Amino acid sequence: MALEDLYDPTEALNPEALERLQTDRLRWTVAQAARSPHYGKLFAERGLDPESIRELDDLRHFPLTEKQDLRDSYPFGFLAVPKDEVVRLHHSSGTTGTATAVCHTAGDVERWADLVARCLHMVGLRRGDVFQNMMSYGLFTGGLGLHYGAEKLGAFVIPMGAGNSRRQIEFMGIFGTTAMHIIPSYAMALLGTCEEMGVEPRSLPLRFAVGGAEPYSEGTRTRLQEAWGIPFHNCYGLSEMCGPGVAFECPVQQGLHLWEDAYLGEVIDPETGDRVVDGEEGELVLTSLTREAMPLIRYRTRDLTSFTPGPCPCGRTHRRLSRIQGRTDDMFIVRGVNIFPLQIERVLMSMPQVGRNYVIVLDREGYADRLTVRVELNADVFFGELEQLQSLRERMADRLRREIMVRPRIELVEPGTIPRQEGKAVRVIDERKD
Ligand code: DLL
Repeated sequence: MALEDLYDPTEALNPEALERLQTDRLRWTVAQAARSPHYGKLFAERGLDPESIRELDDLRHFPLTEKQDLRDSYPFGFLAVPKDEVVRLHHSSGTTGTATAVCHTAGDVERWADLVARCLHMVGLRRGDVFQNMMSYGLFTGGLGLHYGAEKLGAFVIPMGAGNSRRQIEFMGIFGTTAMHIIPSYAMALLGTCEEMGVEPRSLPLRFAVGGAEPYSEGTRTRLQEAWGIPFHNCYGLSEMCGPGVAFECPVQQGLHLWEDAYLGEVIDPETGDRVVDGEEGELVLTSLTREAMPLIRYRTRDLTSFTPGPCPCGRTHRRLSRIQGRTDDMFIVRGVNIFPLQIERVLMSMPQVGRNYVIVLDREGYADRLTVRVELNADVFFGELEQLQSLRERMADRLRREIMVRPRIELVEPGTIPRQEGKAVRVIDERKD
């Protein structure tokens, strides 16, 4: 890869130089973190300080930071700068427990925008592009996070936010949108809106899309790419590490480059905490390397992924993460069997009869767990022969049973009948009472 094609030469830094940069930044981060009430106390108790970092591997001596630690010291226990240096707050929705608050200094916001600009430049966003940002603005990081990165590249940014589907499509035509940022499940739903409006998605001037914020299968990506007629690049991030832009797929689409000058990644066995080898799946643990307001050390993301072995053909040296397979806490148990929603999605998306949405419903029948997969079908299939529907239902249940070891009940429904989300899709409805 020619250096002049990169947004930032750091993207192709040789591994030794990258490691030196990371080690310096790690030492700085530990010193910075020690200023926060949480880490200040923890480091004092354990006798840890920046001098304990001679090489990257010394990070092992630091304990993992859990989401619960953030909750326990809500809102400012991890703040490492005086409050008057904070210029921005982002905040989780708190759907899985107490919310977490994430503060940013002006420098944090600036570096984050730069990292996002790097991501978008990598997939081809340039001055002259029209960038329609369909993620919600506000406390969620998806909207503002991509906004400033796209502006930095000089793109014409449309801050649409989520929802208002017909208007989204109208704007694409009026303003000649060439790139969109969108939650994958919403990109699927918007295809239905195009259909209602009689707009052929492939006729729009779009060149590419980027999206993440929720797990989605390779099958879903393939469908999105075919229906919209453009590449759809995966974007990963989490509020605790600024937000989107932590890792991003290059045009090769074989894993997401984790920006290792900004984040130090480890993949661990969630049970033992030991690091696993490249290629093996485990939980992603991240250490921020440039965050001033709220540095985090060995933060357990709960996200399941692996490091993709070997170098990327694109020439960037930052290691790649495989598509996120879900969160350790997304897993649900049915009749003693552990199941991840993405296992179900993978099977559904491999069946051409399946439409654009599905939901998993868990309830009880007597004392036994019951797993129902409610699936929208394509219109031509849904309104076809009853016999064919019955045999499809059987085949779907069989294939799912092979994948998840439990035979689910299948409900085949008309396209557009499962309520759509504009934000992250809610894939599992658990109605079981303990
Ligand atoms: O979802 C940040 C983001 C915004 C990422 C826009 C990408 C695009 P949170 O709301 O804090 O932040 O949720 C973070 O979402 O730990 C993952 O479980 C999940 N997640 C994010 N990106 C992906 C992805 C934003 N590409 C949590 N694939 C993370 C799978 C993802 N899961």
